[in-house]
Amino acid sequence: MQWDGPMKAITVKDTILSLVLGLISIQLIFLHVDAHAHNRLLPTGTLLPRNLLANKVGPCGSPRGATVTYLIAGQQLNVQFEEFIDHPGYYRIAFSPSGDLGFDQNVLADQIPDIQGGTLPRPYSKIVTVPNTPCTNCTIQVIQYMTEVNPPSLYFSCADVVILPQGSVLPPINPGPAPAPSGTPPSPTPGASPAPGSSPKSVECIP
Ligand SMILES: [Cu+2]
Repeated sequence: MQWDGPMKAITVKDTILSLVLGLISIQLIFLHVDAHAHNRLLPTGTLLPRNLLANKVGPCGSPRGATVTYLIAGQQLNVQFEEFIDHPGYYRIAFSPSGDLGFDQNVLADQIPDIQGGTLPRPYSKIVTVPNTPCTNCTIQVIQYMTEVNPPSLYFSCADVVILPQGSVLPPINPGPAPAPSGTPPSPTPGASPAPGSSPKSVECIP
């Protein structure tokens, strides 16, 4: 009788290895969920973002930084952001008069519809009216509401602003260093954090 022990052993080992690798792949697909942001305020837009990526932790994911955008009371402001991981849902733009407090009481635009499908990253822009009251410690916040789950899963982005009285002259350029990627989760591609102007890699996932 032919001895076929080693052949059987290899076959079983290969089968187990394939199963394990398959399970690891499935795990990776689901585990990267929320390990990275899904949208962000455009660093090249009209608002200088506090972070280069949105955060899971509200209201902004990190304390106020040194980078400030100057605005004029009552002006129209085009808030520019982009989604680079597609989720159904909507966006809300809100304002804090001071200290990252009071966003819910100062919503500037709500239920901005998410666009599904198509090319990523997907740019969004929404014109809002800047509040009439000058402030020095105020914030504009964008929330992405991802509605596959109930209550929706959220991503938070903020920009630190100063609102000058009407008739003021804006500084020629917005002072301050480029926003540091503090408090940002790892990007989908290890070691490749998105630079201003570039777009993070698109990855499909669930919220
Ligand atoms: Cu996701």
